[in-house]
Amino acid sequence: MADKAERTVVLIKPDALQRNLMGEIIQRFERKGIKIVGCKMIRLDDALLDEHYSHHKDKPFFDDLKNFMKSAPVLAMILEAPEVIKAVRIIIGPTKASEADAGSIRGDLSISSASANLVHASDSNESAEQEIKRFFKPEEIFNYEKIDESFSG
Ligand code: 3AN
Repeated sequence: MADKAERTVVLIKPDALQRNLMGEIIQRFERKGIKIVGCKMIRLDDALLDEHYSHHKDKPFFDDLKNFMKSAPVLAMILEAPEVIKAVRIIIGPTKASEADAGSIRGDLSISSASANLVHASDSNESAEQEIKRFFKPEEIFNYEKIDESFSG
């Protein structure tokens, strides 16, 4: 990993897959200059979702959220760059897509005020570390040099 680079997990959710928006979403991270070091399609199950959304387990929308996340595969990615956790949260916009600023992924591409907000991203160093372990095996994470990294310092 490059000096000071951090990693974050992004899940491109079932609504993005159904609405043919996966490429558009990946492109926004690529154009920002963020490096993709892991990328795979997975179908989430109850065990993974109970762990991933444990902070929502007592909320009234928990079952709907889980059913939505199981309704189609998700594209799981690990993104790497300096301060990438914060940068990606800015690029995706706030949870409630209906209130997200134009220019953000959720602001431009979703009107949802609930689960269908296209993308998940780790919200802290601690959650990024946990989510990398939750969704990826070590051999699914790639270390490589990218020529434009000299422009991201
Ligand atoms: P974020 O994904 O922006 O980090 P969290 O972790 O608070 O937001 O929420 C996880 C997911 O739970 C959200 N992405 C959204 O899909 C869903 N969610 C959050 N609040 C609600 C709600 N009030 N109704 C339905 N789904 C919700």
